[in-house]
Amino acid sequence: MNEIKPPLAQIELVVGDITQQADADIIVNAANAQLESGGGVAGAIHRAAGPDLAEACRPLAPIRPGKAVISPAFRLPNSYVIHCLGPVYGRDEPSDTLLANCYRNALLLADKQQVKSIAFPAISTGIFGFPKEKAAEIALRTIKSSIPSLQTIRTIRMVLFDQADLTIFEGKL
Ligand code: AR6
Repeated sequence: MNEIKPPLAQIELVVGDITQQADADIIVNAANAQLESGGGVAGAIHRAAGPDLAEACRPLAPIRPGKAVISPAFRLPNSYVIHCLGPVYGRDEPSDTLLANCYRNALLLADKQQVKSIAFPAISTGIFGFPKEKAAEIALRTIKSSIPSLQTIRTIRMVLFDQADLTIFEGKL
């Protein structure tokens, strides 16, 4: 008899703000090693979640490039935040592998929570300087190759900050 398999997770590409993804169970933070607030995504997530997030993150820090840890989402509309440390381009090597590890580790950690949806920003492509074309290719390749291992995640959303970034990601899908 044929085994009935559940549908595989779908990838969505949208323009938006990672702190405004109310229908995602988990959002991913492009964190710093100390899991503190900062600029970019990390600053926006910490501001929106409130000061309890920094408190909850303190015992989890520091983390190494490519790693992912999970915390509650506090005042954000999501269930959890997964904090990933992307590679600083030109410093943390091999940068491609470390960036791929972020996406894979975040997806596996999210799936362990038995949730259905996760939203990612374009990790490392801001302050950490990773070229966007290359980052898009690595992110989408890693997400696609991780999908068959996922048990409960059905929606994986990339939240791009502007139309230009969306176009880059669409070109690599
Ligand atoms: N929603 C979605 N995307 C965003 C948002 C937002 N609210 N804000 C920025 N982006 P970055 P990194 C885009 O710099 O390169 C922090 O200070 C942005 O345009 O947030 O991994 C941390 O504390 C870019 O394409 O993350 C670390 O020290 C992408 O998200 C360091 O920056 C990632 O930009 C991490 O640097």
